[in-house]
Amino acid sequence: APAFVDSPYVKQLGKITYGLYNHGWDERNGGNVSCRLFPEEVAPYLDCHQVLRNIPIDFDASELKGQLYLVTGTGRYFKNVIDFPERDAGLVRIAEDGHSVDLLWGFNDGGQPTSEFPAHLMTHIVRQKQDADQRVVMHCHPTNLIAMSFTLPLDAKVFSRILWKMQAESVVVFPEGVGVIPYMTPGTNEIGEATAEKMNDFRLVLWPQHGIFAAGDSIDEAFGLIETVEKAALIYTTVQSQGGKFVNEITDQDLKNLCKRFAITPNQDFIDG
Ligand code: 2HA
Ligand code: ZN
Repeated sequence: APAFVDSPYVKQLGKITYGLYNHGWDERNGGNVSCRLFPEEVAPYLDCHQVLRNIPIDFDASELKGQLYLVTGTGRYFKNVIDFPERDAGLVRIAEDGHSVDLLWGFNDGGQPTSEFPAHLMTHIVRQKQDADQRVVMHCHPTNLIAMSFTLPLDAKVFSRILWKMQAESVVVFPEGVGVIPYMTPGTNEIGEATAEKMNDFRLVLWPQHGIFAAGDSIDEAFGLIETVEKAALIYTTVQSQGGKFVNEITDQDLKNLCKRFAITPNQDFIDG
């Protein structure tokens, strides 16, 4: 059988984690990615009956029992995944009782899934109910968006409207806007629960003073959502550094025209007039 390490799934994970690192959004061990794979996608490479070891998780993921996730490891550096995928990533299957995962591939020096695994799996639970095609959860530390969380009220409408109005693409790419939770301790079940609750209505959730969570159908789509948000945040930051005085703007009518042209429905709570 071909080696799983050579599969397109592992290759793409390596490329995207390196891309996130190159953007400056994943210093040191910052960031984590999980991607659901289907048994038929894995079968050509691996015998899924061969469990390498069992890893406990301290929350209930039983709603996802039997599902397979390719996930980055806790403490691992995104700049390294591309060169050491079998060490810095793993393929796990959620066990029947939901309180552990079976390792099928990777984490070959004894590693474990990301410290944000609760937030990932709780998000997968919610997003799959919204849309069965949602397979990817991605967390990273985009600089300009994080900076905005220090200078603006932590309000989803405030953030979404500013980000929408910084470029024409924004409302087309994330018409539902960006959800916002309060600052919370990373790596906890509590931040996972708060994130997942927002994921009922949003595919992007801002973690103030920390980073962002994104959910998508594919690794490319989740990455694209974050790229678009962070580009808008960069434009906002640049406008502020030019003095912050708006002479021209994208208006609410402009937003409505964009939605009409691209046949999308924006979050009505965030559009004025
Ligand atoms: O994986 O980014 O939020 C390291 C982190 C924790
Ligand atoms: Zn983080």
